Amino acid sequence: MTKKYDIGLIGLAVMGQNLALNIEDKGFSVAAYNRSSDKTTSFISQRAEDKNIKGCFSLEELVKTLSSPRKIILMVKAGQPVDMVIESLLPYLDEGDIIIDGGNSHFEDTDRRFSELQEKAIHFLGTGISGGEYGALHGPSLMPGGEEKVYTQVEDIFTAIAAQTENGPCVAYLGPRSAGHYVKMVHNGIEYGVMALTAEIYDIMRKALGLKPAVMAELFQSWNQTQNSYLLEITAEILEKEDPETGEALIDVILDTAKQKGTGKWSAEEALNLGWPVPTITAAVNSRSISSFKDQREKINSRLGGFDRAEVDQSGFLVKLEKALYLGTIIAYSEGMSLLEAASSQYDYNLELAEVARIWEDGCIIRSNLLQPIRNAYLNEDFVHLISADEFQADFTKHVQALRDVVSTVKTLGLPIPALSSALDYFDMLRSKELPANLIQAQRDYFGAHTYQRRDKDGSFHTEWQDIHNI
Ligand code: NBP
Repeated sequence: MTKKYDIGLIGLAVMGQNLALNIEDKGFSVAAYNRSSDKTTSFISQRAEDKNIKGCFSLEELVKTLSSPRKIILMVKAGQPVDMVIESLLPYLDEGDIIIDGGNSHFEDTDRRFSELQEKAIHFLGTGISGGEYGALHGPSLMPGGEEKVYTQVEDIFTAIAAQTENGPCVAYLGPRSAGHYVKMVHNGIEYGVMALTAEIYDIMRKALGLKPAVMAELFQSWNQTQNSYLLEITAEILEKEDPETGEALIDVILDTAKQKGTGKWSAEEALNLGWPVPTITAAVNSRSISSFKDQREKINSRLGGFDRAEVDQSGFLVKLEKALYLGTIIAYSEGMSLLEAASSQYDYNLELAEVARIWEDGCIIRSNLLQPIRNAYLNEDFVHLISADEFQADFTKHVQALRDVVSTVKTLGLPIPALSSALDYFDMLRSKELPANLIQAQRDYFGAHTYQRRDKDGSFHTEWQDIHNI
């Protein structure tokens, strides 16, 4: 009898190759396919040589190679390619087979695919996978969504390949339909926020404090002793890297324009759609967009001038920068977690946010020691919001003045810090008993008769603000 393989994997780019090797390393046999066959050939003859991985050169061959019910992970480019692969696979699949989309698919696409496949009795697990190339190989954070009974059929593989922490493997069944891809989208949104906050702190260090990259690297490294954040860790490593061509710090020769693939923008869009704002994350998305207007920025700079140099006294300011980054980071996480709360209720995902925090503790880009107190906060039944949770209240009370000092000092210099400012505004708005929305209500009633609510009695009220007969 021909040997049957445990799991199939389609898409042998960066993520697919590493994930296949990780799965095989944990004792499961893998059948692998890539649209361009040369990639399959080179993978099988090089990295997968002597491994329990079979290269397949057609989808039919891949499907025939697998044991039933078949489990097939797609690691192809998000968007249309996922639909194309599913469409091409369907003629060979049987009822009860399982397709797992491990790419960064938009959650609405996942909902659609889930329903379409359900009609054909094919199971679908939309599964966010984080941790990049390294995570895929050594243990990612996995965010699966779909039917729980289907998840149990792949649980042994997912549990084995995920990053492992003392709180368990970085994987958990998250919820129905697109719950997994939604959580992955928000993970990426938080990633955007923390990256922007770190970049702004770096900008302040170089432009306002005149620090060299090697010095900044040491600072980020020492700040990371307590945070153990992947993004801080790589920032320190980036800042100490030398450019082999020029001998300068590599960071100084990298162009200041950043691209984006979409998950940050989707988080911001979703937040607006649900009326559950994520201002720090949105500021991060806008920052990347404005960074790409390089030509325009240069032309405007030549007419209006821009930030040049400033001398800020370093003594005491570096400590404030550390605190500002720390609080800004908590705020970025809290925005994302808040959005997940809203989505859980809007889409009936029934997310357990303590579990979400737990599976982000390792194997993903936003892993950090902060996830442990975030998890604890969500285990507390009296939980209202992360910024006022027992785990963080003292930090905010003690250090928010540092964030304020950084934002106000840097603002007077004319240096842009949209993520830090947005984080502070979000904090200040959320802790405000009183906001100026009474005036907004009155304005809406004035020009559109939209009515307003009063403080002293229930109901909707309208005022004739002008004597229209005299206009
Ligand atoms: P890419 O996102 O770059 O996609 C390349 C793969 O998609 C190749 O295997 C390519 O085959 C295949 N593909 C394309 Br493009 N169109 C196809 C089609 N019509 N039919 C079949 N295959 C097609 O790969 P990646 O960077 O490994 O990422 C895979 C997924 O994981 C993406 O959704 C990505 O967003 C997500 N992700 C990536 C990372 C990361 O760090 N890179 C991290 C987390 C998640 P070909 O070789 O024939 O062109």
